[in-house]
Amino acid sequence: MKNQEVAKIFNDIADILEIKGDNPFRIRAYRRAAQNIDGLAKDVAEISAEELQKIPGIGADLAGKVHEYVDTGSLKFYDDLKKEVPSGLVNLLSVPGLGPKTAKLLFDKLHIKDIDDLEKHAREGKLKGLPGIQAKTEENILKGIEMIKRHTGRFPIGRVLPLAEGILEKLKGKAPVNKLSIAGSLRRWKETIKDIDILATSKDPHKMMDVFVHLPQVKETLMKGPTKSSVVTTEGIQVDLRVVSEDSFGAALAYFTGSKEHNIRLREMAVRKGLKINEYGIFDVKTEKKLGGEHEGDVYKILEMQYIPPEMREDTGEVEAALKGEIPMLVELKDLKGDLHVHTNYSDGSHDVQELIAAAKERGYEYLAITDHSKGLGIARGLSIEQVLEQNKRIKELNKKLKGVKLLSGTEMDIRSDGTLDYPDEVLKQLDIVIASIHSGFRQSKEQITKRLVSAMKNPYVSIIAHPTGRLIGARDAYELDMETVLKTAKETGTAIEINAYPLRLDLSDMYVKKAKGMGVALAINTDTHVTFQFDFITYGIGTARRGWAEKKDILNTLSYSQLMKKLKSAKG
Ligand code: DGT
Ligand code: CA
Ligand code: ZN
Repeated sequence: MKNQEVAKIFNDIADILEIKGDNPFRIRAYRRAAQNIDGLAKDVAEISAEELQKIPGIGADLAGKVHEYVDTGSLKFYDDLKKEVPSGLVNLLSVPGLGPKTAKLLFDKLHIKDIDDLEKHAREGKLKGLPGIQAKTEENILKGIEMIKRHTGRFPIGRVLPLAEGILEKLKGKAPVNKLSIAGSLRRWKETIKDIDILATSKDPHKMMDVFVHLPQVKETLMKGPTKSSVVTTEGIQVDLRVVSEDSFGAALAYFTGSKEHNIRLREMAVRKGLKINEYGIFDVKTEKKLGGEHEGDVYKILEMQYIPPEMREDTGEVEAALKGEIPMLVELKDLKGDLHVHTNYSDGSHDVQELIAAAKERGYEYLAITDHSKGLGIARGLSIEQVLEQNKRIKELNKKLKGVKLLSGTEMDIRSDGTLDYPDEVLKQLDIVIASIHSGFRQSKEQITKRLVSAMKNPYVSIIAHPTGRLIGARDAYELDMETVLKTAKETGTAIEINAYPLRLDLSDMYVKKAKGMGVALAINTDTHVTFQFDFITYGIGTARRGWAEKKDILNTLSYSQLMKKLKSAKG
């Protein structure tokens, strides 16, 4: 599929246009087109020019560019544009908080062309004094570079899981495979992944490995043997495949799912019982008799403890809980009744309400909250007061006629930099649901940001705080905030905190989900969908919730439509 290539080119174009200081709406158009093309199920190369223009955000001009690239393998506009800026300069934009204007300034004044250059200059204190650059800016740039380095060698789960699923699918189709499973951090739904671990059984391990190292996803083979092979994919991600015997599959799955810390705890318990666990099975030390290993559950059963779901295996109390029989009934995808954070083409989403309704029905949802951006977010085409009220009226009328799926009329309201809310109460009280979130002032002090969030939660019409820390995995650290105070206020005011399922956000993160649950704070798992395929991201939200030990009862959108509406109404007083 050419889709990812085209999407990357459109994003690059947007980056370069940003450096050049081009029209923000034009830049946004390229990003939106990239987002929509990336999400297409069909290969752009097989879509006609007319059909292409039916994709939201793609007009005649962009459709022409897609076809030029598909037909010729290059795009003149892009090639010309690239000549206007040095290539490393675009990479500078990956440093959090370093905008295109500053990048250009650094290049013009100090000839900084890449991140290494930038780090060197910042360390030597040579950035200070340039227009708009203070000591604090320099400090932030260094922090940003440190974050980028911290993430090298690890990939956000959203990039890894689809790749792993593609490989599994190919193996199932082409190789003599019997049992097959993902293991490692990916099976535990960790937010970043170092490498993909796959486990299989096969009647012909040699053939199996042959197929594996020749998969289209593979760029390079690091090692190949009948029990273990390692490859590197075209994206640069390592994949290990292990083929084990049928009667060891469960023990191997337990071992290679990890985490290492969890395994160590299990091994210690085994030793105390005169047992030995490894990737081959679980054995009596004295008699050397194999007691189990075909099924993963054997390991926990023989250790006389409850089965522990993979997402909990981090040695953060799950072993103790399992021994006491207190493993929670973790929330599952089927428990979710709807999505409470969805954008339409009223703001920066790609679809109209009808298309979203159809997609929600397909998923079997009972309801959907339409939460477009508020007026403060001009760049995301935020809705004016008149627009949001008009949308509210339309949705409520539509809702009377709807069968199957119900709509909640809502907003994702900006909490402005000065701490005030983007719509007055007279507007908010007319909506079914109000999500509040921060989109600016990320560099404010901990006190300021916490105050903004707290004041939003104290507004009786605000039901959910969306993506509460603002982090983007591998791209932007969370803004500073006092999580303790935020969660305490959430509990006091009955405000739910979102687990944003967008795979680069996963915000709240697993650790804070666990803390929130412990404090009795309500949570909501939402996708923040802008394009319908993003409804699928819900599984990342579920994974994160489960890593935080969340149960069905902790999640607001497991309520039925009538329970939810009742709860939202009573909160308004
Ligand atoms: P990562 O870093 O995202 O790849 O995380 P994992 O957990 O997938 O780690 P990885 O791929 O190094 O190893 C996969 C699993 O194998 C790990 O979760 C537990 C197991 N494992 C690896 N090395 C050891 C070890 O030295 N001792 C024990 N007990 N288990 C290990
Ligand atoms: Ca791994
Ligand atoms: Zn949103």
